[in-house]
Amino acid sequence: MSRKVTDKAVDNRPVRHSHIIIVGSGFSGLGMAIRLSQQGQQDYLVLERGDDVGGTWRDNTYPGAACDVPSHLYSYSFALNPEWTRSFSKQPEIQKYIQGVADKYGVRDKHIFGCDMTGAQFDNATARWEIQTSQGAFTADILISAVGALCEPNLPDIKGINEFQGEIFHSARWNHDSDLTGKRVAVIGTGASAIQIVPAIAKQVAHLDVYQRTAPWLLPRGDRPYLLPERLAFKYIPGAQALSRAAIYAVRESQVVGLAKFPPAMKILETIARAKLRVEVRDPELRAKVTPNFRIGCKRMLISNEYYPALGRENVDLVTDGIKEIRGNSVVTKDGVEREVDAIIVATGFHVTDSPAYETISGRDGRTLAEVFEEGGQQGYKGSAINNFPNMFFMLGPNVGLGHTSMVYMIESQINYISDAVATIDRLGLRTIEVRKDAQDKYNVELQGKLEGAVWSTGGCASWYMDKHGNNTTLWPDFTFRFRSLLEKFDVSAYDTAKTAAPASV
Ligand code: N01
Repeated sequence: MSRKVTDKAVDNRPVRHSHIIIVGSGFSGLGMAIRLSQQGQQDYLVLERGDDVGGTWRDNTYPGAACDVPSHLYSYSFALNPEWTRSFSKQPEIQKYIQGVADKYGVRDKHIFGCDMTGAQFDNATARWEIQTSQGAFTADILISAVGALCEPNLPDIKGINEFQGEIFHSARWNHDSDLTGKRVAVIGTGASAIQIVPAIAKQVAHLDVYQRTAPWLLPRGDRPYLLPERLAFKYIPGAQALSRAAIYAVRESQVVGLAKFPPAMKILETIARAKLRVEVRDPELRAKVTPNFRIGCKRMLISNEYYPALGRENVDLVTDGIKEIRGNSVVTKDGVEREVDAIIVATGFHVTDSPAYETISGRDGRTLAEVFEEGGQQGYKGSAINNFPNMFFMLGPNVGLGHTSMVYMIESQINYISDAVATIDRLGLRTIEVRKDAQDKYNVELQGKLEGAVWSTGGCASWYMDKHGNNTTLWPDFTFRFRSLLEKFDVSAYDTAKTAAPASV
């Protein structure tokens, strides 16, 4: 059971109260802050543990970091950027864009940076959230979690990993003081991050061992610089950029047919991926190793034109035997082979369905999010509210994730819903509001029904999309425009509400 924190002040600092507190300032928290300001709501704060806005785009600074979704779509609809220099932007350009948006909309002064939320409890007596942070205690009438799903690095539980004597760091915590030039390096993992890191460092290192547990499917990356006339057109011809955005959206959205509705249609993409394999991997032994054994789309589809050629380099080995242990200066595989290395890059993803943060947030009955998820599975309502957690909204909550198109589109859908919720709470003078269990259950029965036949469930792979109960609690299983229309207006009828602090239905 959760601890009940009753401190009224931490470190002798007074408890600060804000009507609304947003936690996290990546694409979702920042977008939410901008919308609140735009609708005239000034009584809010954004608590951000980092030293800047940007979230995952601030943290993931590894060599080669870039977006898998074209920039014209991977940006806010209210802040289109005609200046994108290429079709698929790299991390520095995306981070600069996010910083520019924060400045343009003047919301930085609402932020407290370097402020790490360490716990939050709903207090029934006051109908407020009590929040502990590295910068003291806060209270809020409404808490909005915008911490993202890809923020807590997942470090593999490999025997001896803590005893490694060389340099070791996670892809999302890149050590820029480390110079890999001329070194023997191991990369563990072959997911979206690793396949960008491997070609970016392969030429620089003396030797690179890439440890693959599951071969991913790779598709071509249609990346290119935008020509000056194109950029001028995006800037000066009304509608040009919106048209480009709409075209990207339509092409990406067509993948939903195969992913969620009729998985055999994924064979079209599989044929393209197999042709790419034949052309780019000439060595039959290597090709056999990198050929996936599940239907394309079951795990996230990756895009790269550089990964396979990097694996074919003289100084790069793909190791598929499975890691048995890590010793002082080597990695030992299950076949007994020991490979000496100077540095290990851990590109093993994030705690998505088991975030440590879930243990620090406790709701109406004192149970933490982790405990509620343990008992009933990771379920929410429209990805934005969870029963037992009154006056709290979630950006990128359960089943909001995507593998095929822009998360910013989903984020903006949630901004519509949650900002309307806030306006409704204020207009009706509500003190508590909590999504009803029956509404949440009904929503999830429909959701899991849609997921039953989808490629993520039937494609024959293991992925972090699934929780330990075997449910896909991560992905949205339909067209994204359906999510948009579902969240267009806040549906207060799905919630228990009260105008006094003591819980009572009105
Ligand atoms: O992490 P992952 P990621 N021993 O979880 C392997 C987003 N993203 O950081 O497949 C050995 O995808 C694991 O193997 P397996 C995007 O949403 C976006 O690469 O589980 N290996 C896998 O190969 C993405 O989905 C962009 O068998 C172990 C890898 O590590 C998400 O971030 C760019 C292991 C982890 O892959 C995460 O991507 C980059 C172990 N114990 C990332 N544990 C864009 O462009 C795990 N692995 C938008």
